[in-house]
Amino acid sequence: MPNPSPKAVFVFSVFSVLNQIVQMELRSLDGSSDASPSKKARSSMQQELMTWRIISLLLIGAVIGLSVALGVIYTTHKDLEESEALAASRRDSCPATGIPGASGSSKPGPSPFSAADPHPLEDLYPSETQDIFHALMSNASLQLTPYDDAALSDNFIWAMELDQPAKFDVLNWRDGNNQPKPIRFARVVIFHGAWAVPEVVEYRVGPLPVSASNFRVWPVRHVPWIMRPMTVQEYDLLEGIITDAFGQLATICTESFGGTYDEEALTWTDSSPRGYNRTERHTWVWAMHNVDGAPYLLPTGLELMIDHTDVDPSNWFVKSVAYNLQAYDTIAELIDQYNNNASFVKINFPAPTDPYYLIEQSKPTRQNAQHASPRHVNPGGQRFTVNGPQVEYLGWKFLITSSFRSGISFSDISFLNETIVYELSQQAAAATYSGRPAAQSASQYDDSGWGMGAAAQPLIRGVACPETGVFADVFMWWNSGNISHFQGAVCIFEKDLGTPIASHFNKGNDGLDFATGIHSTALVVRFISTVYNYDYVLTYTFFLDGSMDVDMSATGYMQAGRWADANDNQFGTRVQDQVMGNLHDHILNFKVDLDIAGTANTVDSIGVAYDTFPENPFLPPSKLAKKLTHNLIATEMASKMRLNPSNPHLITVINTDEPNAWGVSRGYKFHLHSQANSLQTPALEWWPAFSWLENSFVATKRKESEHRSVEHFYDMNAPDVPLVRFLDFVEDDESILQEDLVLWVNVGSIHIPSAEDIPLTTIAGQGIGFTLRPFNYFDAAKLEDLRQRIYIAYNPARPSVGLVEVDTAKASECFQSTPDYSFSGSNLYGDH
Ligand SMILES: [Cu+2]
Repeated sequence: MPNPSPKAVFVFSVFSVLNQIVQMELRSLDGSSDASPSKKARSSMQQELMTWRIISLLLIGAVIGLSVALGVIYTTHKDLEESEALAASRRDSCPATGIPGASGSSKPGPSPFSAADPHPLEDLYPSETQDIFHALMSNASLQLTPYDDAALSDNFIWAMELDQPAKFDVLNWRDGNNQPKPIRFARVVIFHGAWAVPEVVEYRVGPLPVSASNFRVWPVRHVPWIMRPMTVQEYDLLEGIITDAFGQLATICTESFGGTYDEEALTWTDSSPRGYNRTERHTWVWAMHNVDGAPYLLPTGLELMIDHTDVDPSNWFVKSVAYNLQAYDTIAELIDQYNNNASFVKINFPAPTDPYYLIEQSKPTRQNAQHASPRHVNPGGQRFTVNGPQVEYLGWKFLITSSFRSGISFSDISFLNETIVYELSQQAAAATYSGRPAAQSASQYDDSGWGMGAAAQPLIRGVACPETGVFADVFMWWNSGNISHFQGAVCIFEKDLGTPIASHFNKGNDGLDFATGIHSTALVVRFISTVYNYDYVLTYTFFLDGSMDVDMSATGYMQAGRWADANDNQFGTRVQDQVMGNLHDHILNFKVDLDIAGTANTVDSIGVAYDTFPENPFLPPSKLAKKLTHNLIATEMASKMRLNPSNPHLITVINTDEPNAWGVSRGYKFHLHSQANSLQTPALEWWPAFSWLENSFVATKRKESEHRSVEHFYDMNAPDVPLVRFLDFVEDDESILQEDLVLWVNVGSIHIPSAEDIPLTTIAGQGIGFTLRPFNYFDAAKLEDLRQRIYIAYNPARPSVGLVEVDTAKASECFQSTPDYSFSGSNLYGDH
């Protein structure tokens, strides 16, 4: 119970004194009534005098009480004014709060690194990319054309990013073994359309910073032309063919959909893979209503397959056209059937007049919806720092890096000065669809093959990034003539979880003894990748006890299908008139390069099952009891595991040479938050490129040559013969006992859409990911060095009374009620 204020004590004291006087008088009256009958004959005057004395005392007491009360009201009001002024003055002097408009900043602070002295794992600086660009452009042997001027038949730079230095070199430098800082190199992807046999080649370029006179460039990967990633140049060529085809179909489009492509009533999108092997390259595209915001929800049922296998684009052609689930070899054949076949079933699907697909409509009619929602505050100042790519938070320290392939990654994550994870990076995001139209049956994506990293978006303040969040920018050079500046693509904030990280109510023999708990907060790093229709919300959370969590929740517009009739219901759900949500899955692949108490690590898969213990006299007659089985996994193949709740195994990564104080190997454990394993099978044509889907969890011995589990920019174009087949990492079956390990983790969900996916898929309860938790890593939970605890002693007889430690910071003092909601809305190509 809080201590009473001095004013409350004074008021209480005055009334106590008055009460005592009255009680004394009443006792004297009672005493007279106990007197003998002879004394009852005393005059009534004496009794009246006593009555008046009591009334007078009560009146005096009332006057004093009222005066005191008025004084209290006045002084309380005055105190309120003073405390408001004090709060305002404190607010003016709030330390770096991270609250826009307060004295903090929503931007990162100064970086400890620079282009002149970078961290070896840091992203390329814009200035480094400019130096590389100019050096390569002036290299006569490459004969490069600037991207914006290049045709597909030219040589041009498509992408560049850091070429990861060897881990051995980074650790030797980091750990102070008198080794020099690793030299940085870039990986540059160049299209060689001008070569007699065109190729895409990945080059290593450096050392950085390069100058025109001092750099080397040498090829490290050759990609067959047929597996080239899509470019602006190739899309422009497809656009010509599509425009021509839709032009021929204008009458059908007007009659079926109420408008044409030329009139901009229709638009289109495309799917992948573009064929299954290295002999074909074709793309299915489909017409959608060109409505504001949500064409992906309104596919029309008109689809084209364009063959762009030939090296010469003049030989590309429409290989198939589909209308209302019927495929025709030529456009002319479709037109003929449409006009002349009496049994031809025509679509009647104009753009809906009810804009159900728009989300800006606001109708705050729900009770209390007119009030502002809760907000985050940093009442005592921001407790984390963001200095360039380096983030620190209550013992945590890491670098944020990025890749155009799949987004942000984390390097050298340490907790209390010990590295836990050398690299945490999302690798792939499968989204494989099912349905009758080509738009669904041919859509078997890995969204990393669509540039998931370069699909970064500026986060919305107040939606994906709270008012206390610090925005960080990301720079990537991808599919463009210059580096792109993704403003505010990363949000970093400390989150109030509104829950205890630990708490307890202790009941002693004589009632409640004490209550205690630690308020849970955590640092969040968020990145959203909007791959066409879908928004992957990736949230990385760093908890106070050394745990960390990875979560992906998908939102955005579905890639809907056209609902033709009840036969479609086996592939999804009808969600609007002629619109269906098609069955698909979301499976994500993460690379986790754990270093637990050093780089020599072992996977201990701990099983739990019933066994018989006949010698135990305390067991029931069955003699059954659950027991643990520790399985130190010896080889890569043996580490393959699929999540199976009916046969539970706890996956831990331990260092068997590093025991904690109790002789138990220090380790971390994985909790997978996964709703489904992949249903893909080796019978599928694209399986080799998707073989990473086979398991929930695999451990491999770390190799520089096994940097990424997928290369879907290339392999989505010939998945049957991919450049990287993940299972090759595993099938050489090397020993993984006390080795430097990489854990490849898959988590997934099956999305059976429902009407509530309109207009936007909502996130609640759909997250998939995993948690890494200390598992005998410490000698006890690492919480004693935190302040944000409350301890309330109820039993004063306990020796612990007086140990009351309360998080007393007042939230209101540093809260800015009108945060800055400015939004750049830009991921500016060429802005650097
Ligand atoms: Cu989905």
